[in-house]
Amino acid sequence: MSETEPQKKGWFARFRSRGTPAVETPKPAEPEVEKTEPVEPAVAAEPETRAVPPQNELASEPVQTAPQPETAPVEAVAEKEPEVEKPEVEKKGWLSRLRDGLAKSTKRVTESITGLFTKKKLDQETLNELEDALIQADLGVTVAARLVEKLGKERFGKEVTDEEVRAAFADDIAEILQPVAVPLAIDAVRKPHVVLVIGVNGSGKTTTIAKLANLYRGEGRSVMLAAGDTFRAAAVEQLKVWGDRAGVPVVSKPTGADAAGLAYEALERARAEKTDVLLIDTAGRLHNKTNLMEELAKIVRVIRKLDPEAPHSCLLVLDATTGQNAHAQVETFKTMSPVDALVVTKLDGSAKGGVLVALAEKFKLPVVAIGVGEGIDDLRPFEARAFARGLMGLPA
Ligand SMILES: Nc1nc2c(ncn2[C@@H]2O[C@H](COP(=O)(O)OP(=O)(O)OP(=O)(O)O)[C@@H](O)[C@H]2O)c(=O)[nH]1
Ligand SMILES: [Mg+2]
Repeated sequence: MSETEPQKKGWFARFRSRGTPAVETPKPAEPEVEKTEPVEPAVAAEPETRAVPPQNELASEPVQTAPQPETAPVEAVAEKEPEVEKPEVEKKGWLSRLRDGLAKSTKRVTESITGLFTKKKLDQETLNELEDALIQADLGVTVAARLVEKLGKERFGKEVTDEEVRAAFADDIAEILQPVAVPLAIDAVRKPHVVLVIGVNGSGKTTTIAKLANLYRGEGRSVMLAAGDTFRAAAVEQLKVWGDRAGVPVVSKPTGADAAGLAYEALERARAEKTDVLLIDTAGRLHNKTNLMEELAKIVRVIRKLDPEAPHSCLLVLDATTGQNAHAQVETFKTMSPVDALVVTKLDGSAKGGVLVALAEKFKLPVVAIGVGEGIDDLRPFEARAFARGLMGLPA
């Protein structure tokens, strides 16, 4: 057995703790919909392609900007993100895919660290350069300073190799990540446990909902989806296709309907049917940011009329490829929604995975799962040590 095998099984087994065996299951044939997204019949009207997420606007601007005219293009800011690659035809195991994806982040970090070790003794210049390398790798100024300070205290003037430095950093990073590596706890007493899923457009909300639905179904729970993105044409259809695929009902209304009203009705129905989990999808973009935030706040207000404690979980979905912009997204969404956990997607194709460390240090919000691909099975628990070691190019 390889060195990584026990870790791999433990990781997977914990995620699949109920119902499925702790071995890697073969990936089912990709359904056509995942590859070509035919659920987007409005593609002609909406030039956005899902595989290339649009640059979000929340990241760079404050929420309270002057409202844009109603005619503002809704899905127009489609600056292409080059880092998300098309899914490979031949699917690899999820762990190796995460490694491959994370390898882009790893490469950035490890190459710069390794490049610094031409000198043998750890001096101040090298420490400064290490700090820069960590900042460049999206770990953030605070984490970089903390890691380098600790290294300096322990090893200043001593002979060190780059492997030793990476191992020391990996340990410290794992320590930062450990408290946030917490799976989403579904309260079985609640019927339903309401999960509100929010995030900027293209971050992976709808896909994550499908993955969660599939996961909970696999655990033997009943699941219902609410198609709360009533704004984007084809969003309802997209969720319905995922719902069919996961074998769960989808409560929906035509595009343009009131999202809060839809969420209310879905909760009523989920209660009547004693459903275990209700996952509410939301729009990633409305006419402007203020509208979006108001809509989210309204959804929360309205469902609380039925259940004052709902939503029981509010997941903010962040696209790892957006790097430092993720900070602004957390800040923004926190002002309008009871964000209590994160899902970080697209770690299979991002060179900016280090941002997760900065987010953990800054916000201390649980990272309940990570997205490592576009398929329905490509959701994994966030495992602190494996992630930290992976980032530093070390075996798990
Ligand atoms: N590689 C990769 N792609 C992902 C992942 N999660 C989502 N995607 C892709 O990202 C694109 C956007 O995903 P959606 O789930 O539609 O995003 P959304 O947040 O619902 O977007 P809006 O409905 O516009 O707000 C799709 O092409 C997905 O297949 C992931 O973990 N890895
Ligand atoms: Mg969506």
